[in-house]
Amino acid sequence: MPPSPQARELTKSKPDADYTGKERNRMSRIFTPEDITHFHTKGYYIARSLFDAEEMRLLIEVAKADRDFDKAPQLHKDSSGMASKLRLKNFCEDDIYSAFVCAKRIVDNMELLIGDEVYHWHHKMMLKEPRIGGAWEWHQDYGYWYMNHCLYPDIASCAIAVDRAGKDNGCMQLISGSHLCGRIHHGMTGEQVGADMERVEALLKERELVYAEMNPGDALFFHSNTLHRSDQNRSEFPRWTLIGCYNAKRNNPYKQPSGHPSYHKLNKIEDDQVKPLAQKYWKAAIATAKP
Ligand SMILES: O=C(O)CCC(=O)C(=O)O
Repeated sequence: MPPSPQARELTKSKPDADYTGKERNRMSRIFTPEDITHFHTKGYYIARSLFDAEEMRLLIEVAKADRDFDKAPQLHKDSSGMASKLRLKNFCEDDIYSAFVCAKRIVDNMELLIGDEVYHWHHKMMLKEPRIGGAWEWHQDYGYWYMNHCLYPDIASCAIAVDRAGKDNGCMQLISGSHLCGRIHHGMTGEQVGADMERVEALLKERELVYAEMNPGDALFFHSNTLHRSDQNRSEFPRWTLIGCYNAKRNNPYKQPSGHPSYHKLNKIEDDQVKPLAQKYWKAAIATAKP
């Protein structure tokens, strides 16, 4: 997303920040200019194998053993009453989910895409259970986040495929280039807030519909104005996803309470620390797991 004039000023005044070229060489998995152009023209970019198989094994095993997730999931119901289970956190915690969403290989790249320092807006672990996992209606995330007093759509998300995401188990679908439309009107669709379907249908006639099919460890970066949805999970396979969302420092909500955090420094996790941290949390989780 092109930085606002205000952001360009901020960027100029902070030459050593991580989103400048100077720091790029230190990143372990830096996006290429082509990757960044893909994001800006299509509103998304899929980074394949951003996390390795061992990192993903640790994450999925901890998630499955997570009693808190079992005890108190939030339910995101679709119009037929089928639901995705979620646990959404506005702040990072001392846990495996935060270690992943704060990894430099996500956050440094987010800063390149957004063109500013970013901070943690929220993250959520989501499960679409086999056969009963619910759908998500067409929406833009900024359709919601506009209501959280952010003046600009300078927010983006990274959805990590924790296990395989395919058409069969309700992977994410996106309308390529739809972020270029700006914010579309949203209203209630069943229990969900959804985008104006007349516009969505018009866009679908001229833009590509993309199924974000991913293997564990792949990560989908998408703009907050990119229209997206997903189908119910009618398959035999669960679909776990960890989604981190990041706001530009320059886009701090203009008033509080906004329902979301104001700017605060994101403590990035070095890429080579993700696995040792995941192992630490895995040991703790498995020791207290259900029999
Ligand atoms: O992962 C999905 O199926 C949809 C999630 C989504 O649309 C969202 O978190 O905004």
